[in-house]
Amino acid sequence: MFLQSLSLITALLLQMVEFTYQGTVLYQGQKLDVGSYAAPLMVDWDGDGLQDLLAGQYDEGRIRFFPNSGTNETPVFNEFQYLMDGTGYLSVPNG
Ligand SMILES: [Ca+2]
Repeated sequence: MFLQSLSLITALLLQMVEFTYQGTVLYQGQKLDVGSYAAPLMVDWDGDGLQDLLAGQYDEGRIRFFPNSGTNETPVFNEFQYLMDGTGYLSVPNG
């Protein structure tokens, strides 16, 4: 799973996927806030056909995965988990 995740992240970065959504993203019905310098990306992370939200965050460089429980046209995010590998949280350099 870890190698698969790294391969997907690398492929996405190479495609220079750009997040262009201009509206408010809700989490449990409230405005989503993952802190400063968020790096959002919509991608079907779990392979169920629905675009999920990955959001990098400045604090500790962790990456949150928000599975979409709505539709691709009207995504709904009610839970998240930090991406992890076999040793702990996946993180990207911050600062
Ligand atoms: Ca999905």
